[in-house]
Amino acid sequence: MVIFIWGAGIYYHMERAPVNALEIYGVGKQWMWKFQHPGGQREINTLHVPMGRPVKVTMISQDVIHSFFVPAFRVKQDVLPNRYVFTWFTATVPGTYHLFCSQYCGTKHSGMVGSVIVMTPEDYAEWLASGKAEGSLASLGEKAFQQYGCTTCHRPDSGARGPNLEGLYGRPVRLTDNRVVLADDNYIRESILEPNAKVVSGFQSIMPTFRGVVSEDEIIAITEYIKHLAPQESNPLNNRSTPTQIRDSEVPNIQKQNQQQQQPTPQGTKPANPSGKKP
Ligand code: HEC
Ligand SMILES: [Cu+2]
Repeated sequence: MVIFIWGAGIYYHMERAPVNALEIYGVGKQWMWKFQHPGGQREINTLHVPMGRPVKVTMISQDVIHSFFVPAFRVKQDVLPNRYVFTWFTATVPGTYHLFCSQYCGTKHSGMVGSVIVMTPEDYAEWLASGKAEGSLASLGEKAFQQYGCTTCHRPDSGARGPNLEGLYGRPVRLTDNRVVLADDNYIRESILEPNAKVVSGFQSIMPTFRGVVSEDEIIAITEYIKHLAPQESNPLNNRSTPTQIRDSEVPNIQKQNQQQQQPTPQGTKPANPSGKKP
């Protein structure tokens, strides 16, 4: 009998990441992993994380199916084009751990390896500060939002041609076909790439598609920017058709739909070595 001892780090794998998780975004493409941190730091094939804090990695592929695989944390998540998936882990021991793509994703597949570097909180803070970020991820998103002309239609005034996006994130949205959907990352991404798939009630489908124009990295940054657009109290109803029409009974349904979209790979849900110490 062979007993594997995962002394290197521990993992938890459940359907929801803890609320205090550090949010990192990853884009898989032939043949690399690109990561973006909330502070705007970016890296390729290397992911720096602090020890002792849950890290949630939300990922999407820019082309074929890849798989984010860190054997030491026993984390393995297929990364699909067209839909965000996430995985999360808490690393407990500083060090460098292998990151693989466990899907055969093309000829240079074997080059799609990298590392996860687990640092003490102090070293991590130092690393973040030395990261030469041009600004937070949200501020990069704001720049893209202006650069692509989103502001011409999405302005916080009642005469705007597009809905006011303030306070949108995480809220239920009524569509013209009367369905109610939750404004999460996948919804926002789809709104940008396929604006006609779900048309907001009370608006014309005049938004052009930004497919092939806005990159996956930029969509992540724009989404981060939209998340930071807090609802404005002075104008609670925004310019959309009365959101109060959404009945409470419709909300649990959309949350369930949303959970079904996020399907982490079924794996053991218990930590292999909760103490994180070498036995
Ligand atoms: C020509 C005007 C126009 C431009 C330019 C435009 N949009 Fe839109 N957008 C709309 C309209 C109108 C809607 C509502 C109808 C619909 O859902 O298609 C909308 C819907 C959306 C929604 C869903 C909003 C909600 O309340 O649920 C998001 C998110 C969004 N747009 C983001 C963007 C981003 C990001 C850009 C720039 C990359 C952009 N839009 C550019 C007109 C525009
Ligand atoms: Cu790959």
